[in-house]
Amino acid sequence: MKKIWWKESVVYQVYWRSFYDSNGDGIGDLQGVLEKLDYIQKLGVDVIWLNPFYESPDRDNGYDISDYESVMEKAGDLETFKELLSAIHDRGMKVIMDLVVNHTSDQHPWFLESKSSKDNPKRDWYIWREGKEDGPPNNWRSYFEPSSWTYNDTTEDYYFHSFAKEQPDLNWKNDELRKEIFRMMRSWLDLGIDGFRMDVINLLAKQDGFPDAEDPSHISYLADNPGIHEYLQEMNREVLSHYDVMTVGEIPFVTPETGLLYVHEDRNELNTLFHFQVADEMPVMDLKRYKEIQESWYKGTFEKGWNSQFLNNHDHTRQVTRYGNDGQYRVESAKLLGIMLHTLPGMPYIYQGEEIGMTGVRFDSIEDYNDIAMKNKYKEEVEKGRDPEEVFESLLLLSRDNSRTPMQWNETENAGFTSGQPWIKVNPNYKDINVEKALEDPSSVFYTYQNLIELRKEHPVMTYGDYTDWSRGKDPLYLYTRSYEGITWLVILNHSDDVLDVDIPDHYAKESARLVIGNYQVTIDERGHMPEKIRLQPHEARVYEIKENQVT
Ligand code: ISL
Ligand code: CA
Repeated sequence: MKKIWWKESVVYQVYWRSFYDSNGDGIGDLQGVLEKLDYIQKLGVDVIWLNPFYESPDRDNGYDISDYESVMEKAGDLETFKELLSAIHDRGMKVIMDLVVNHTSDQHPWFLESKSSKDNPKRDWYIWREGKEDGPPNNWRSYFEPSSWTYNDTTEDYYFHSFAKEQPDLNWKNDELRKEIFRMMRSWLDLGIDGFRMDVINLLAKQDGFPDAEDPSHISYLADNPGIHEYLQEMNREVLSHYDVMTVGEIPFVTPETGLLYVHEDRNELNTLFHFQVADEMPVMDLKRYKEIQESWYKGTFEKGWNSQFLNNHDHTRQVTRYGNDGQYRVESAKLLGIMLHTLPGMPYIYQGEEIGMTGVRFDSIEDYNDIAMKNKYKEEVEKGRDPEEVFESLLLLSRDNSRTPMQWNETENAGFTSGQPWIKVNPNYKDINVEKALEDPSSVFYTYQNLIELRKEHPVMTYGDYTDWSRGKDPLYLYTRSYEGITWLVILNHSDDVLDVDIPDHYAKESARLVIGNYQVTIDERGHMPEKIRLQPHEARVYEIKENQVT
């Protein structure tokens, strides 16, 4: 297996509009990220992923771009970005940008031209089809709308959008379009950025002929269509292969088999990926299934590709709320999830605030929410005649705004995020959960994350170790090993609110061992040997190191 810098990296995702507001307009900004770099550096991460800050009408919080080569005013300006980029590099960290090239904003000049007439030179940069029987060309829905087609009066036909109607899909069949995207990518790479996170990059190719779907509610027809790998191999040939950069594809709907095709090191497409088998299959933790998914992705991608480990991001509810315990055992649970993600195979991603155990939120009404996905779904369901209160309740757990509330810096007003009116309400629990408190408390979640990141730098077993699950069928116990060059790490997790007695696998019991990290005060027997049985407290996590040359 090839060793390379990005495989050994931990990535910190900065959703800048919720990170820190430097100028009091209520919205986070790039200058705010610059002012908080000491904090990010203290955590010890290697790479910072910045969500999109290109010019945008902001219908989907920057994922609807109207100019790929300028910075949206809310975020700041190109000079500030360049200052941030060099400050990040000066601190020995790298930065990856968000590449959103499946679609643009409907306000992008390219689209305004394309929709203006059927013979406009940019007409074919987007996807247009005649309607059928006074309706859209087919029965597909989109991520954010009941139909993935919107009628355009001027040309009396429909344009295609995988997301909101304000996000028309680009036509990657068009050679000129692809050339323009590659040129744009090079202009950002020539500034010195260290790579891209690629938004829904497996949606670029569309199904030929746009046939009706058997069941339009399963929108996987948007992804993995013939031609996608040729586009990515061309992108690699024309752009990526000329730079020492890292790429991570956001690739919904894939399995390990189809996912590997995007990240196999011999295919010259992308380096790593985010899959969504966990997020799409389990609204809350299903540990049995989680273990199966981890095993299949390890077997499917570890040798020849590379996977990511995450349980939340700007689209997915904060993990301690969704997959852990954000009440009585919030701190222990947040630490357990961190220890798990950083000891499983693949690159760990930390979503801002996860490192201090920030939780999901519950606002009183739909007016308190910003997320276009949630608001469109609410409108769609209420228009079907469903009870608004019931619809609202049904959308709360998975609303993307759960993870978009402002970063909680301290217990002053608005959690120290802004001196103005925050663009979205702050989570009311900020007085208890904030950075200032975390840094003052040696037993905070923050220091567990800082420790995990330090350990990765010293222990290649975390990056390159193999993976064996010893706990099939033993939920809520999750017990696995990572082994590399004579070192084995034994990871023992109690995913429950109850005490759990654990039998250590015979292979490791009584071997000399040392506790590497845990989330409760633990003593290990004075002889430094692995006990045969241990009792775990609720949400307790322990990692032991066993030197195999002493394993009999
Ligand atoms: O549906 C998901 C996984 O299967 C979600 O993670 C997510 O909506 C989807 O993966 C697309 O997300 C990305 O593209 C969207 C944007 O709204 C999201 O914020 C972005 O992460 C459209 O650009
Ligand atoms: Ca601001």
